[in-house]
Amino acid sequence: MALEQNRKVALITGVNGQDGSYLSEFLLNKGYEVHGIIRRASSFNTSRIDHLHVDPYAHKGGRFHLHYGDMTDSSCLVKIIGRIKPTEVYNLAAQSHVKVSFDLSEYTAEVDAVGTLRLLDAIRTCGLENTTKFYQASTSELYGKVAEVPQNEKTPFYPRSPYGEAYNMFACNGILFNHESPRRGETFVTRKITREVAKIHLGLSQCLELGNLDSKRDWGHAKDYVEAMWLMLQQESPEDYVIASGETHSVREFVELAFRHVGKEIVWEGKGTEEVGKEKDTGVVRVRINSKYFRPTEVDLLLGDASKAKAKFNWSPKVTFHELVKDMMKSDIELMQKKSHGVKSWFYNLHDTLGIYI
Ligand code: NDP
Ligand code: GDR
Repeated sequence: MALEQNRKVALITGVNGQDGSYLSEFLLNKGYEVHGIIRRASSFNTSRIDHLHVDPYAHKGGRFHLHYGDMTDSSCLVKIIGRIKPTEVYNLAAQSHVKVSFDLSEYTAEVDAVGTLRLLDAIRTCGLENTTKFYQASTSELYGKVAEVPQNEKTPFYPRSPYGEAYNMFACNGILFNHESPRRGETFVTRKITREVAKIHLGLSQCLELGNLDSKRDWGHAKDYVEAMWLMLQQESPEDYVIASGETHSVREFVELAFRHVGKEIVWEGKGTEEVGKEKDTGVVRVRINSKYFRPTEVDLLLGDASKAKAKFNWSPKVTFHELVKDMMKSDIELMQKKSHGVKSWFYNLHDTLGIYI
């Protein structure tokens, strides 16, 4: 019985995403057995988590296990949960790209909203609703165009889960503001910038194309944020928490800082879609605006107030905005150096030239 009570078994959906990979590392270090759900793909999709297996090539060994599944398939969720009986479930799976959600709205709702419902139902179907703690990756996007700045847990439109109230489940929403890292998906703005600036620095590219430079985000480091996810589930009672850095910066500032990292000063000229960012010393255009990267509706400003998380479990971010940009730049310069020496560079340059980025 005592053994049963001390079980530490986590199930992570979205395990091969940015946050899933950092959270897996964090929980393995805490002694958990970690199970992750991945989707079958036509090419390798586990590069962020391969190192967590004792035998990375065979994907086995140790306390880390992967299961094929999908948030659109209830029966697989029931089977996996019934088999592993997790003590904590972290739901990180999502179609997480905001621009893509406008194009694939029905699919996004199916995975992000109904998928969450399926997972909660699977926990109940397996009779684990009173023992398994549930973490939901919620988002600062929910605040939308609010007038209140900074946004905290009391800011209107934050979600309320009927599962927490009706079934007495330990279910928390982590209302996380943007968090980035060298493992961030390549189509999010920060990673798009650091990859491209690294390539410009190495002479592999000339210019970076972006959309709205003036939107402001509260950016933190993913490594810090996954610790907050775990801390939420270790509290006496389930509550929702804002996790944020408490600073806001524009996309423009991010660009300037990334270029500064490689010794280039950017000056801006022109207006609207005609605006360009030029290298101060040479006048060479390094940033252009392309209207295809603008969204049908934009969240102009996000700034979070994480004082509740600080007060309740002493969480605050360790990595500053400058350190975040530096970490991402350093990593992408190394990555691009490796790629430019390998056969893959041809493919990557073609991929970028074709404008597959969003
Ligand atoms: P990523 O986009 O890096 O990861 C998303 C994960 O979800 C991937 O593992 C992806 O798998 C998986 N996934 C997508 N669709 C499905 C599906 N139908 N079934 C199973 N798995 C699926 O996101 P992050 O790691 O950055 O974010 C984690 C969560 O936190 C997401 O829910 C995101 O919306 C949310 N969030 C993120 C913020 C951020 O700034 N990073 C801020 C606030 C919230 P695959 O590789 O196969 O596509
Ligand atoms: P966001 O992140 O929409 O905040 O969603 P993203 O990095 O995509 O955009 C941030 C801001 O940058 C502007 N932008 C561009 N964005 C992209 N992707 N590409 C561009 O070329 C570009 N140019 C300017 C955007 O308009 C936007 O204002 C992220 C995701 O992780 C969500 O899942 C999560 O819910 C929120 O953060 C909180």
